[in-house]
Amino acid sequence: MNGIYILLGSNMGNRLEYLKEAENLIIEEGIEIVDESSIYETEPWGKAEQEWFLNAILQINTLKEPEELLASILKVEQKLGRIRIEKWGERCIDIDILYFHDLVIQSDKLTIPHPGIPSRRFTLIPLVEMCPLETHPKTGKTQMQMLADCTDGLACNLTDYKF
Ligand code: PH2
Ligand code: MG
Ligand code: MG
Repeated sequence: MNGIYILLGSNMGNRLEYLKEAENLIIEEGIEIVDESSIYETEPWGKAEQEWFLNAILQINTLKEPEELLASILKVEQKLGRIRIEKWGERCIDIDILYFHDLVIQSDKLTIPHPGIPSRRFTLIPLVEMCPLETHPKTGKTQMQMLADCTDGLACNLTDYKF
């Protein structure tokens, strides 16, 4: 994997505004946006009785270490007033680090690559859009191979929404 990729998700209130505002606040943290995926409307994974999400992926560039990047992301989530009610439940904004180049990190605070990548179409579909042939640093599989192997049947629909 060449690049740093983060996933944005929102399923409360004005979801598109939350994604846009998250991108603005990420830029204010001194983080450069290299590329944006399309914005997808996605069926909730893990807990069905909740609103559908808007999901998108940003490729970013930063000199921050992963822990510093995580601190910036938490700051952005807090500024946007994220309240986490329950695991996999509703949130106005969730920002997850998916890949940090080929780094593999397993600590109390951080698991990189994000462990959910291979099992979630709402993550794999925008990754395939952005970097289909980049490989997962642990398994060596391309994003395309992971999507082909993924048994998640939940909807992930391309939208016309723009950042
Ligand atoms: N995030 C989750 C749990 N379920 N489902 C969708 N469709 N999109 C998400 O971003 C999402 C989810 C936990 O962070
Ligand atoms: Mg998440
Ligand atoms: Mg998260």
